[in-house]
Amino acid sequence: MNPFELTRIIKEKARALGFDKVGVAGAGPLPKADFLKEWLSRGHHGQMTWMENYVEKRMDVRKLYPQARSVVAVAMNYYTPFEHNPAPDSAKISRYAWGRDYHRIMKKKLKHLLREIRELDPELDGRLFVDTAPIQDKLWAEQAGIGWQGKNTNIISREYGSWLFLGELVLNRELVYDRPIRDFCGSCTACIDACPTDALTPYRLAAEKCLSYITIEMWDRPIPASIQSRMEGWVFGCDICQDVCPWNRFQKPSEEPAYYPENANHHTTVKELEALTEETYKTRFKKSPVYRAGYKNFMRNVRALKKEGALSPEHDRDRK
Ligand code: B12
Ligand code: SF4
Ligand code: SF4
Repeated sequence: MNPFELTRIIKEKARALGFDKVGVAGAGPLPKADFLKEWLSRGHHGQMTWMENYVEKRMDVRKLYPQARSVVAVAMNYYTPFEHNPAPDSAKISRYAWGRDYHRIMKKKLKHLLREIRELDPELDGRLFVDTAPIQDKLWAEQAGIGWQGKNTNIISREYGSWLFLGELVLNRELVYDRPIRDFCGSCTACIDACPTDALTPYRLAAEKCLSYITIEMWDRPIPASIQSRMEGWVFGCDICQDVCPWNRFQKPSEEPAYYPENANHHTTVKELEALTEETYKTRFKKSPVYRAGYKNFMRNVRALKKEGALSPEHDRDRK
């Protein structure tokens, strides 16, 4: 099958499987890949020491999968039309974790896609990734024209804003490639101005200061006092730099039922979460990304919200 026809079929099948955006890039060098080394050398990854592993593979997909010729980048919209609990003791779980874990959902769809296209051409082969290997999902999404990397460092699309999960199907076949789109941030600095911990400078994130890192990836350490007073009620992850982004006015409800809130995860309070035991935590969050934090760290976050000034300030409760 010629590359034009194969590309057309792959995109059509990806959309039919529920991917909201799909783009294709050649598996060559990535223009911004080198920034990773600089980011690591500045220690911005904090305790995420696993990011120091396989750096060369993270920068070049052909080192991860030598037969790679093309990268099919996919994205799923996870925005659901719900808001956080406006109660004064609201404990906010970030949007991406209200429903089921996207890794499983997207991997299943990508496996399906690979199987279907292999039926058309048995010599075609590939590997699939959803934040599951040393690969830079955002760079591939950008390269394949899904969106641009905004000043808040997330991939933003003109159709869905930044509420997108990303993944890739890396194939051993040449395809027809899309082009990156331009950066539409312009002179806006809303995300940088709104970040409560000053973790952002344009296009760069000091993860060690980011509430998302602190509440999800920083394990077995107390939350620094300087951060506690700036938590603005976030118990797991943080959406502030996306909530304020003007491109998220174009958000659309997701068509994937699995991303809709379960167990009223969008509507939690400190009081309610405080009552969780290890067992009820596990039952409640088993299928949610929240499970990653683990009971001990999650409860550390809940307790931190009880400290003076850690809850959402009144003027911010309806930031959206
Ligand atoms: C580590 C990680 C984190 C870390 C660090 C985040 C980060 N910005 O890198 C922490 C724990 C903080 C985090 C938080 C979140 N994450 Co996260 N995370 C990742 C992970 C595993 C790796 C990202 C990575 O490689 N970072 C390393 C640095 C070097 O990358 P970077 O910030 O993109 O760096 C670029 C810029 O800094 C730029 N750059 C650097 N210097 C300069 C200078 C100039 C002049 C310019 C122009 C550019 C530039 O170039 C770099 C390379 O592109 C990816 C999955 C994956 N395997 O890719 C998910 C991923 C990025 N996360 C995701 C999500 C959803 C989130 C959260 C929204 C979750 C939440 N609500 O709490 C937040 C967002 C916070 C934020 N503002 O970024 C999604 C993002 C989807 C999207 N639309 O972009 C991903 C892609 C997972 C997925 N498969 O869907 N995450
Ligand atoms: S996720 Fe929150 S803490 Fe992290 S950069 Fe965005 S606004 Fe700042
Ligand atoms: S808030 Fe403004 S600067 Fe930040 S990512 Fe969105 S458009 Fe870009």
